Amino acid sequence: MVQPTRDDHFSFGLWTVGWPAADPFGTATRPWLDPVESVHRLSDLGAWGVTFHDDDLLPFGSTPDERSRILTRFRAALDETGLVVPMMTTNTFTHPVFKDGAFTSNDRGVRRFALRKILRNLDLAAELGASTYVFWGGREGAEVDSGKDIRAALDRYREGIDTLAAYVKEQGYGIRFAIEPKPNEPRGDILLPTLGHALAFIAGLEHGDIVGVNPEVGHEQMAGLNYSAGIAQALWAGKLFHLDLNGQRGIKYDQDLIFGHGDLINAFSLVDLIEHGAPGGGPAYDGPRHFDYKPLRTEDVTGVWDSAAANMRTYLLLKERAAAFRADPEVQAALATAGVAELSTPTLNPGETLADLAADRTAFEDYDADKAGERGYGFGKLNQLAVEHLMGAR
Ligand code: GLT
Ligand code: MN
Ligand code: MN
Ligand code: MN
Repeated sequence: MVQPTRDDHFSFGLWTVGWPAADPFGTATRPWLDPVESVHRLSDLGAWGVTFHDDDLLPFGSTPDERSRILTRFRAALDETGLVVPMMTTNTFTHPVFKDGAFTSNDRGVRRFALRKILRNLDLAAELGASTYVFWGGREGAEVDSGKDIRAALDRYREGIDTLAAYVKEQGYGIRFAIEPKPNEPRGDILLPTLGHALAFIAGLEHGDIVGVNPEVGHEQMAGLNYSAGIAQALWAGKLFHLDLNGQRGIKYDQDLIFGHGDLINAFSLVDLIEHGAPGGGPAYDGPRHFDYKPLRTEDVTGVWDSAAANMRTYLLLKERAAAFRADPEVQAALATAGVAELSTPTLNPGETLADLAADRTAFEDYDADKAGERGYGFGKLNQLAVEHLMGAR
């Protein structure tokens, strides 16, 4: 039951297991990992897909010959294992050219270079059959308020995304874009810092129909937000195109811990939501279960693969617990006491006008607000049932 299979649709970034663990205070603690080896190891562990930035596979500045040699080897590994490439993205943050951003650099030449780098990789994404293309704008931001015209930056961000989305449509690539929010790090403040900012930005795009979000657990939690509640809003908006699963412990630097190794109760409600939909009904999520974590810097190579397996195992265990939670008659009773399903009933009757409501004395004049105020919703009991299922106590 807790053995992952291809049907679970687990995917990993090459940059996750492949992170050599250099940080701002210390050099790498692990050797470079061959992407071909990652494909084989992930496949052996039961993963379904692998994702990557252009530069994770094809080092920045590779010649056309080098690119084709690397790609031939990589495709052979995909063919041998059956692993798919469901998502690709661009590195627009490592090279010094991007230090002030890509789409939103104050330097117009940098912005034009960034568009070309992304365009080239979009062609590769289409060739490899990726259906989602992620935009994580880690360098799109600032530290100095007067150094960045935020309104102009948002204009350029919109110009960039719309230009590329129009290209994808023209080419008939069938790729959808997913914007990944993050509040800060590496920039002091990043544009589109949360899922909500991203949804508002997408609503103003010309080609927003093919643009959604790729929220990451830790990034929302770095902003003090509730990840599973945010995911519910993205689902509600029809914009949950992809997600990045990991763990984070509170408002601090981006930890990229193993999934569940942070706020485990929120991870439980997340898995329950994306597997089963809302308790009152509503869509579940059928896209990749993508892990964007980093093996701890203290791990050796064995620890890298143990941690990759741990992400999938934790997800499957939570899925098992969530199914038991939903099936428990005591949980069903607690949900009824809490009135969870009642929220799906519209507040007005079918065809009822505001004048009808104003004439309805039972809604106001004769309504016993004090009595209604005495109601207990039993949310604490409901949460305790969730915690007990999570602990395997029920
Ligand atoms: C980078 C970032 C991640 C993003 C990746 C996609 S790159 O590692 O920290 O959260 O998902 O660009
Ligand atoms: Mn991420
Ligand atoms: Mn992160
Ligand atoms: Mn990261």
